[in-house]
Amino acid sequence: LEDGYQWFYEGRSGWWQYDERTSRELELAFKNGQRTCELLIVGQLYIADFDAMLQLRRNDMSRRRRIKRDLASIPKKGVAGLRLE
Ligand code: V3L
Repeated sequence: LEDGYQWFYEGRSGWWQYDERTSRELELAFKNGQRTCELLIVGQLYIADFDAMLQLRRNDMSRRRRIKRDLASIPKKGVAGLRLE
């Protein structure tokens, strides 16, 4: 994303950066003022809720993770489940 920001979802003790395609979808929806955005992530449908700043799995809303838009330079675990290092 152009301005040095990225989208993150919560893991165990840390944040994962979203993959590039999903990040672009989130950014577009967020900038458009949408309250939610539907995401297809490894064959599962999720909803990003920008009011609650949560990612919820569509078929099981108890599967929820915090999300945030933050500087790309913050400490992170990796990108979309691929660990850094
Ligand atoms: N992007 C990629 N994979 C995801 C995403 C996403 N936005 N959301 C869920 N998954 P749930 P630690 C995560 C994966 O929420 O050790 C991480 O990417 C999710 O992967 O219950 O806890 C790691 O790969 C999980 O495997 O629907 O920090 C992994 O957890 C699965 O979908 C472990 O990370 C179910 O998530």
